[in-house]
Amino acid sequence: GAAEPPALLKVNQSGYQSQGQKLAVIPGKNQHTFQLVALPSGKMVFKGRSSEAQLWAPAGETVSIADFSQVQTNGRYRLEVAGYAPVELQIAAQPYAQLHDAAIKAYYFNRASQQLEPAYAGVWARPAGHPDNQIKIHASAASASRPTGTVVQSPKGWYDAGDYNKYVVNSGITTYTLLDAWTDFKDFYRERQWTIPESGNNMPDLLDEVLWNLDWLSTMQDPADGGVYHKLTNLNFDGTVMPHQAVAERYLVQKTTAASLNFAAVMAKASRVLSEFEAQQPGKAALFRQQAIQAWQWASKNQAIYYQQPKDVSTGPYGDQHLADEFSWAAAELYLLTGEQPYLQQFFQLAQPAQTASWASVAALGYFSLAKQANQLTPEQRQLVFSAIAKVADQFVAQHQASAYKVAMVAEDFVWGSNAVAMNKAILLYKANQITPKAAYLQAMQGLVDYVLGRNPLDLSYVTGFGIKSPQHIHHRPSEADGIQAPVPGWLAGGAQPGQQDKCQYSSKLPAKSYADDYCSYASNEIAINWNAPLVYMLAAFSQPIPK
Ligand code: 9MR
Repeated sequence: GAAEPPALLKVNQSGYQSQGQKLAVIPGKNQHTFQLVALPSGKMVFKGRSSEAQLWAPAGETVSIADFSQVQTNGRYRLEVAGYAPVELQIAAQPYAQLHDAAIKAYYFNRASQQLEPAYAGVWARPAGHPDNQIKIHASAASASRPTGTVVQSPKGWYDAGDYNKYVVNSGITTYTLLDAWTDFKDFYRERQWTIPESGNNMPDLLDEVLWNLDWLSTMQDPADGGVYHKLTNLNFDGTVMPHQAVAERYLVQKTTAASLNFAAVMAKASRVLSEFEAQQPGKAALFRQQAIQAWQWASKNQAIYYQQPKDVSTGPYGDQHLADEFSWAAAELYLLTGEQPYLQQFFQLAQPAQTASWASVAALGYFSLAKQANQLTPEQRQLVFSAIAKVADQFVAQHQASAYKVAMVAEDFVWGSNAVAMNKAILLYKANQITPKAAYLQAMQGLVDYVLGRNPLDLSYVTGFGIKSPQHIHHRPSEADGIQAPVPGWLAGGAQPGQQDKCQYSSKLPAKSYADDYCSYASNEIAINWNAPLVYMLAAFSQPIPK
């Protein structure tokens, strides 16, 4: 048979922070001597020996680790190991700042109801799609005040993913995570701009972008009773066309408890954030506050209205029948919004464990918000919140340390959107480090960021447009239909997972290798707003001093 191509040295293709941990993975069963050579001088600056080789089960790969954390001088380098192709890398004070801007700019590219002008979108400029000003109430959502077929307006917002629909629960966690990035990194975002139409107005670009979606979310509540529709959608997914060519009729589908609680939590958080911007956004904090409370009240009266996909609808379900975490998250946010004790009591009564956040599992988000406002808790409550976060963070540290790759990803983490699992785990570690700074938290966090940016079994920087090798054929209708060769930049591909539900051609079934850079692969190569958000958060976290 043909000779195996030589294995590649695996590095973070976007680079390493001057002060941080710097690891490369050397595939193979042997320990190796490695050296780091400064460029362009060619001067050797560091020589070391890799760790003992170990198996990383999710990839079925035996590897050793080259640790060059001691090198802290910014610049370009070449990593050399005898028998392997050398690889170039950079060490910089802010290696991820440009990448950050692209990852948040991706949301602008997915805006509904707006033309993308060349001044902001470059070669990816396109006509506006989906005005969403004539949306029909679907039979599943009919009420006395809004019977089936009632026409309502629900413009703006971001397309969810590679498809053009807008789903409340997924939009909610996305919006929360971006608002949380604002809360945690205000100094960074007060300065940072990335050329969107609103740049240079009197709001931070981050909040302008988030407002594009909040204005849409706000329309997803039935003003008559406070219930929130689960999604705004076509009946079926569109073909591979540009947004303005996707003109199928759209509907508001079924009010659900999950959507109402998610909406309540996000609107409560948004109201708190916007109360600092009353002059720029008059009345918005008050509106969102009132909407949050009404959504909570609807959910309290309708505690188990689960999403049930109507027979004539086949788009993403985002169905969830376990809502104690949604209740606890919303309770935490409503307490922080109103200061009313019963909400906080409910949060603690529900006693949901903090876990890696996802659209379906949101308990951690309530802990994050409460930990940030620890002054509004009693010492005992504070302890409960802090230890719930630390407990999970410590598990991630153990996973990091035990893994041959020095990446806190275990087999169960390779689900649909595994790269976002990595980023949401990293956020939890960051939160733990905010509470009690520990080098081990930062190392595990860096390991996860390294993983999505190239230190992985596929040698792939999973963000479009960045790194030595990055996805070219994401499952993203505009990227496929626009006639531009390069995909829209800044999107994090969903990532490896062994489900292969799309039935595309994959070259491996191993959890960390089951990925296909093919438009057909919606199960491994789609992009989604809820996957980019924790990436944005982490890249912002790494673009400024981290508590030590
Ligand atoms: O992220 C979602 C994942 O957790 C589910 O397993 C999967 C199948 O239901 O759906 C994913 O979300 C998709 C949504 O349903 C429709 N828009 C694209 C989303 C990303 O693939």
